[in-house]
Amino acid sequence: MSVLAFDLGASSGRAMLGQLNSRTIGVTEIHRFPNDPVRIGDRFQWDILRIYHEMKQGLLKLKGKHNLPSSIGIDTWAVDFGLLDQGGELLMNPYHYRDTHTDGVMEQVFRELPPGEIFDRTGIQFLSFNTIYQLASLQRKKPYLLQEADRFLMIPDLLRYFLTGEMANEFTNATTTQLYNPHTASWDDHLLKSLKIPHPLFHPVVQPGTHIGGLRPAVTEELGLPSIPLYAVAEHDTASAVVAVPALERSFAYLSCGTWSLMGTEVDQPVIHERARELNFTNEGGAYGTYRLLKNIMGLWILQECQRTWGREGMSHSFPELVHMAEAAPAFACFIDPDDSMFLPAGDMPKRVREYAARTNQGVPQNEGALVRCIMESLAMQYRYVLELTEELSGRKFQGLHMVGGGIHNETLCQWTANAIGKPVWAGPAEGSAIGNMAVQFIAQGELSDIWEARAVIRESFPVKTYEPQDAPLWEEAYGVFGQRTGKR
Ligand code: ADP
Ligand code: LRH
Repeated sequence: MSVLAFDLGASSGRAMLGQLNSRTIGVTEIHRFPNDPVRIGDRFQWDILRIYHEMKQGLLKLKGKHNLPSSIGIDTWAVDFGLLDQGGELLMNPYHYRDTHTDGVMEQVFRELPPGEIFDRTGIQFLSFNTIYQLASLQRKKPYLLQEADRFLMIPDLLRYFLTGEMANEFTNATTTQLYNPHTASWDDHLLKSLKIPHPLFHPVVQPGTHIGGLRPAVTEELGLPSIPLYAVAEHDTASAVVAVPALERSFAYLSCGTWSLMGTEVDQPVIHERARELNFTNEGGAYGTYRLLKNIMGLWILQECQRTWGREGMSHSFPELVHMAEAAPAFACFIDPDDSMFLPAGDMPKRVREYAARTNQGVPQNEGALVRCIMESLAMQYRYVLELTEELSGRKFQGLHMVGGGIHNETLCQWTANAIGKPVWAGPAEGSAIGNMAVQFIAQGELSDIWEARAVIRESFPVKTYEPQDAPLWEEAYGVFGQRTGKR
C-alpha cells in the first residue's frame, strides 16, 4: 500500500509517495517546489496559498501515473500558525518565524511571566520566535486580529484544514508553541490568560495517527480525485525526522540536519529542571508518548544564506562546490558560535561571519572556501558541545550519533562531525521527515505495528553510511580553541 507525505522544509516543499511492500519502504518524489518566504517591506511571510496550490499540483501529478495513496499526511517546521475567523477564513497571511516582529518581545513577556515559570509549565526552550512570543507580539501590535479570531491552527493543521474542511490541533507541533503544558496534557490556561490570548482559539490536541477526514468535495471536484483520507502525523517536521531515525537501541542520540540542526535524544518523560532551563534544552512532543529532549543549533541555514548572498552577487555555487572549496581551505583557522543570535535573520551571512571573526580577534576568512570551512567546522564542534550536554541531561552515554536530513549529502560535514565527537556517525535517511511522516500513516492503518517496527523497516529500506572518527588529537585540540573563541568553556 502507499501513502503520500507532504514535507514542507525551508529549502523546499515536497510531495513524496511511500510504498510499503512487506518490509521495505520505497520512496518516489512526486513534486518538489520552492517554499521561500515572501518579503513585503519589513514583513516576512508564508506564501501559504501558493503552497496550498503546489500541494494540489502534487496531488494532480499522481493521477494516471501512480496508484492513489490510501492516505495523506503533512509536516512542516514548527511554531508558525494561521488565525481563522468564524467563517473559517484566514484573517492574515501567516508570518514566517524569521520575521522581526518578535524582536524584544520575549524579554517583554518575561516582565509578566518569569522564564522559570514558563519553562516549568511547558518544558520548552526559549527561542525568540516561539508561537507564544509571536502571539504576544500580535496582541500588542494588532489586537484586533486576536479579537476577531475564532481558531488557531498551526501550518500543517491549516493546510490539512484547507484540504479536508476539518480543524484539529496536532500534538507534536502544539508543544512547540511554548503554550502547551505536558503535566496537564492541555494548553496552559495560566500562560494564555496572562498574555490575554483567548483560550477558545485553542482546541484539545490530537495525537499523531489520528484520522481527521477526507479530501473535501471542493477539492475532489477540482482535482478529479476520490476523497483520500488525511491523518494527523507527527506534524512538526523534526518530530517526523525523529520517528525515522533507524535506531536499533532504545537510548540513542540523533541529529536532524537540514536548514536547522536539531540534536538530542528520545525520552519517555520531559526533563524539566533548572539545569535543563539553564542549558536552554527543550522537551518537544514526539510520536507515541515520547518527548524530544533536544537543542536547536542554527545549522546549515548559515551556509544556505551564504549561498544566497553569493548568488545575488553573481557567484552561484552548488552545495557540493562549496563543500569542495571548504576542503581546500586551511583547517581550524576561525570559529563562530553558530547559535549567536546575529545568524538568525535572513541576510548577508558572509558579512556577519567576518564580523564575528573580527569581533573575536580571529583572522577574518577571506574567500568562500575559508568561510564555508569556518561554518562547517564550527557546526561540527557545536555538535560535540550539544552531544555532551545531551549526555549530561539524559544521564546516558551514546555509542555514536544518528544523522538524518538533507545535510547528510554533505559527506565532509558527516566526517567532521564524527571527528569532532570522537564517535561514529551513522548517516541516513536523507528524507527523514517525509519518511517519518509516512511511517505514522503506515502504523495508523495497521500496516506496521509500532514505531520500533517502523524504525527496523526504515533501517532495512534506506542505506546507513558509517563515518568512523579520524585525526582525534587534532580535533581534540581544536575543540579547545573553539571553546575559547566562542566563550563556551
Ligand atoms: P529542510 O528540510 O530544512 O528544507 P533539508 O533536510 O532538505 O532541509 O536539507 C537541506 C540542506 O542539505 C541544505 O541546506 C544543504 O546544506 C544540504 N545539502 C543538500 N544537498 C546537498 C549536497 N548535494 N551537498 C552538500 N549539502 C547538501
Ligand atoms: C526545523 C524546525 C525546528 C524548529 C524550527 C522553527 O525545520 O521545525 O525544529 O525549531 O524549524
